Amino acid sequence: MNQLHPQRALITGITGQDGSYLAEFLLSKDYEVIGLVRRSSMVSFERIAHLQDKVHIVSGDLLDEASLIEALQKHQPNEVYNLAAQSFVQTSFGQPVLTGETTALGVTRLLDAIRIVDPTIRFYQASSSEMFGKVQEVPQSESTPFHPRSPYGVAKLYGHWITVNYRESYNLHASSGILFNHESPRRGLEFVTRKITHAVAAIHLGRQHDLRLGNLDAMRDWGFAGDYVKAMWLMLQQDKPDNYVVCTGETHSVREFCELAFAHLNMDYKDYVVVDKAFFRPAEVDLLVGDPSKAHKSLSWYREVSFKDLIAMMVQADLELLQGKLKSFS
Ligand code: NAP
Ligand code: G4F
Repeated sequence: MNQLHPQRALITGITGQDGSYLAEFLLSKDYEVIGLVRRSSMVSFERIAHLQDKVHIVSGDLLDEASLIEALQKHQPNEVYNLAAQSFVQTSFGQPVLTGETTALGVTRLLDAIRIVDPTIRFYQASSSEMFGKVQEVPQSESTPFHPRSPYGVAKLYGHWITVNYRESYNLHASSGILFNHESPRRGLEFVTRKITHAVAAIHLGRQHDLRLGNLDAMRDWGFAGDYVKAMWLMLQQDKPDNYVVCTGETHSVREFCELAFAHLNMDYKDYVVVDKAFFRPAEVDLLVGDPSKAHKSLSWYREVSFKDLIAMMVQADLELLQGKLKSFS
């Protein structure tokens, strides 16, 4: 693409963690970036406040297909990244139908809108390692059978297969990125990593006394969100659409995350962490660890931030946030 025909990407979920990093990354590659944002009584542009004069915002909702068709007709993107979802596993147990409407059927609405408006648009679906759930092999790769353990995982599995189905049925360039957990200072406060790093900073400053958590033995393959959005883009630059696992290949427990996060500010997690049954899930995903060889080989994608550096980055950012030194996410 040249100056006269710049690449144009539409991102659903641009106000989320990944949406903000992907928007930054695509802008650095001279894309025109359009962000689909749903209506709410208060705008939640905190993560993209620093990008507001650089991205176009269009109103739309994954629950409403007409709004998706209109957004595509108006902005004519070459690439669509579907990052929008009800993405919190715990909430999916309490709101399984809403989760299915957004995280599962929302994908069909968007794929159908693409099929109707312009089937040459390249499409990225944000699939998840939660689809592996009760894992059938270790490590998990593109060929590992799925066994989701939450309404969220089930909804993501639908989203994955409908992406494959539209690829096979209508020849869409539709890729599914099976991403393992990825975190950052922009992670929502309800997810365990950010809950821990924020609490570490608050306890250090004397503003919080303890940290109540659920299952400390769960194991996750955690990476840095800023690294993972590059893999999304790389998938859409390939000649053919495909499925890719994106992960670090390392696994660590929630307990180990706590240990390192508290140690970063010279504290012992055992003095502050309280196990609380309220944070246990009806069905747990005990162990996730991915095999990144296909992403390495086919996309030349490698993670850059280590587990230790990720924790240090998040604790430091939360400390600065609570001290009022961090004015924006840029
Ligand atoms: P996130 O921070 O929770 O962001 C979710 C985004 O979806 C927000 O922008 C939210 O908008 C939007 N959204 C929710 N419902 C919507 C609807 N009905 N219509 C339009 N937009 C809607 O999630 P994330 O961590 O960035 O993750 C991005 C995607 O990757 C999600 O699909 C998630 O399930 C998937 N994923 C994430 C991980 C991970 O470890 N982060 C791993 C695998 C897959 P509001 O701001 O209005 O709420
Ligand atoms: O941080 P979490 O809530 O992330 P989870 O459930 O792994 O899901 C995240 O990663 C998925 C990819 O695998 C994404 F698709 C999904 O959208 C989301 O981004 O929980 C991680 C682990 C769980 O085993 C949970 O039981 O931490 C355990 N945990 C222990 N105490 C806790 C807590 N989780 C949360 N959120 N809060 C706790 O107090």
